[in-house]
Amino acid sequence: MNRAIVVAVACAAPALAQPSEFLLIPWGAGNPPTPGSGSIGMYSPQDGTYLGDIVPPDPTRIIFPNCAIIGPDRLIYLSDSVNDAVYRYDLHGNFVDEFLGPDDGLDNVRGLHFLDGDLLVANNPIIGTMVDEENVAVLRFAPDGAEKTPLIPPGSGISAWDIHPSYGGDLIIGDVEALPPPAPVARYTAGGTHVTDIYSASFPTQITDGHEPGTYYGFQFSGLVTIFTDNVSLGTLSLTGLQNAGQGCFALRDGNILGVSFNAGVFVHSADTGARLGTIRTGFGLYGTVSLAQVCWADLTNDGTLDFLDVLAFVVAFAAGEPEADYAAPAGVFDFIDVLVFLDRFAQECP
Ligand SMILES: [Ca+2]
Ligand SMILES: [Ca+2]
Repeated sequence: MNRAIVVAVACAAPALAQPSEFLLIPWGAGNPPTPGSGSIGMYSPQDGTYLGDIVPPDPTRIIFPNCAIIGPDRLIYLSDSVNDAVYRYDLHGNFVDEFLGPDDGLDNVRGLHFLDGDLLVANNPIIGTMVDEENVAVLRFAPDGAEKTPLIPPGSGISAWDIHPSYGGDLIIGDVEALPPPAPVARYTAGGTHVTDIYSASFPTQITDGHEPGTYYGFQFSGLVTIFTDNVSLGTLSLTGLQNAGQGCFALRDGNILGVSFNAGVFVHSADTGARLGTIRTGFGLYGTVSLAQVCWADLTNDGTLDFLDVLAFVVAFAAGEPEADYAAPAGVFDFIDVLVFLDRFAQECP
């Protein structure tokens, strides 16, 4: 093939339009895993449009994912509650390692959140078929994987799912497996000290920023969204069709709410009535919660700015055949198209 044709094909490839901001939603492979399933998708924070997978199907690891976030090291961290592990992938979708696993005490792991460079992990050990109330905790791990003092220690009885930062620097955490439900969704300091109970919920899954300044949305498995502030509930909204399947939600920038079903797909809902306005994807999946990711694709030095050092890092990685320089298909092949895509992203602003 003539080079001009190769370049023309590359320029038409969707990879060049890779957004700097997107939503991450993992889609599980089921248990036992379905071959070809189990991936992490990217969705538009504007209107929920599915943009493609950032991590392609990895059905033996992504079986029952709960949360995917991007860490300060530009790696994707994924929790899986069947494998009792936190896996890492690079931004090109390559598996990097098992960052944490059963040997680190992980059991039925759910939400993840970075706090001052450490990874917080909502850990919900199981005895038989029930959550072990004595040992649920929000664990804390240093960047090298060493365990630190837990944010919420075992014995608290707080079985967290999502761990959401408040506007003022606190953390908002629910209690998923309270016996009996409901239990408070509460605000804690960044040191793990309880500040206040905000509202009561049964099986709270996602907590995310609301549309109105100073508000949050708290989603429940029942499909109910509670609109709340740092201190009080302002009201509720039921997302139609997500009853007994409410997993993730996000306040889309077009004014609607993205609703993620535990088992049936990703949908768009009215923020006024909760009515379903559109369908993004369908299919049985064991979906996770939603996180907003901001990626400066060409910032290979990871310092938030683009300069000559990023170009140098690319050249070094390209020459060494390292995955971080593998910007375009075919994966594992380092050619002119990888250079073109890098340059295209270098020309974009960092978010
Ligand atoms: Ca840089
Ligand atoms: Ca390539």
